[in-house]
Amino acid sequence: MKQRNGSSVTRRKFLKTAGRVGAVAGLGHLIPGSLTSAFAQTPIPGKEKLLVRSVRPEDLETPVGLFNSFITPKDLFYVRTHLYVPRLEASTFKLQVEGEVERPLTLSLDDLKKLPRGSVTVTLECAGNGRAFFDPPVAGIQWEKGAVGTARFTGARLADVLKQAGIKASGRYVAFNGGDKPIGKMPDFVRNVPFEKAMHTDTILAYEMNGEPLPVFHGFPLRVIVPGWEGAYSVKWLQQIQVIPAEHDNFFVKTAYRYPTKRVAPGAAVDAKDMAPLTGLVVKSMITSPLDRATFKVGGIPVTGFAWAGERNVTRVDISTDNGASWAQAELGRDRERYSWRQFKFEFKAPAVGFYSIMARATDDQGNVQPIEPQWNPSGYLWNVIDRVRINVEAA
Ligand SMILES: Nc1nc2c(c(=O)[nH]1)N[C@H]1C(S)=C(S)[C@@H](COP(=O)(O)O)O[C@H]1N2
Ligand SMILES: [Mo]
Repeated sequence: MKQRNGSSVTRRKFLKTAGRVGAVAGLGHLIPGSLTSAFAQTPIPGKEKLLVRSVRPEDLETPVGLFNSFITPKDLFYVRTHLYVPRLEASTFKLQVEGEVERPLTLSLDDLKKLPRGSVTVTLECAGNGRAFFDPPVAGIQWEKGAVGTARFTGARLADVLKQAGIKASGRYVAFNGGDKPIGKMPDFVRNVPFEKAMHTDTILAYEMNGEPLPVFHGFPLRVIVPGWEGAYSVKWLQQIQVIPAEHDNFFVKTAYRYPTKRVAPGAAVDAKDMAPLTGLVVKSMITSPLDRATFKVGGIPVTGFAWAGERNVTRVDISTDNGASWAQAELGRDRERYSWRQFKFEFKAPAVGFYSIMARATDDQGNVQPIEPQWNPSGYLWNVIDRVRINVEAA
């Protein structure tokens, strides 16, 4: 067998590939997304284990079974890009700060690194994570469970930079413009936050992720981190900060990332006046083990996963193994940071052979609980239905 570059495919490699295809043929409906990963090559070196939702612009999702640490390693961290990824140089990089300020600034990366360092450990989640589960289906990247991850971001505080520029009384919002390039007629990627969120000490201009310079696909050399809010606020390849008197009129502010202000029927069209910008994430859990449709022997089955709630804290996770008839509290992991998920653990003592649903339901510190029914919305945002995997238990 000759490949186009002339090298021959070894028998071992061929069998491995064939095995994977065979496994997919048998399991494709059980591990959604596995087809794409088996046949499409990663567009990002190092991210070979991720599911490819779009080759270009690059959208990659983490397979749930690979989440097993509090901090998500960079090679497993999901990627969401709307436009072409810019390759920026650290040495020539400039950040412009302008608009309703006393002193417009042009800052180099070194200028930013001279400011006091701040770090935040943040669970970043795409607003569209879980979109694939809505019925009727909605257009957009068909994320399943893995457009989420937790990283420690380090950088300068946005408030320090804004204070240096001096905000005029007319400044109400702070807009972020990334250096990525629009494709065809697509609009530029601009987002804004209300002044109060911009001035919060935990909102940072990050140049490091998990102790290393930001990887290119996560915004090298600079991104803003807006902790606890849906991922799109955390603008990558940040080049311009604009203090503005009212919401920006960019498409990604005025049209996208909006959610109905009242509950709507599945499939209904919603008037623009009945939509408001998304802000924080909602309480949610994800079972990372067992995998859906796994098989076990009668006995103890460890159940693990993560739960998060944006700006709020997860206070408990309950597990049901009897179709929701009864619930028992899972043990929460010790690792916990203000805006991060918490790991949960539970031992399911499978009493007999059979087929079981294992469900996880998180509660946050304001008493918000994951719902049983999804709240359908036109863009498929904020999916947070009680998570579920189903397993087979066989005789020991
Ligand atoms: N400049 C720019 N920033 C961006 C985006 C983008 O397309 N361009 N995508 C946003 C969205 S929708 C999400 S969910 C997060 C994803 O961050 P990650 O790719 O580092 O996981 O980045 C946000 N920041
Ligand atoms: Mo997103």
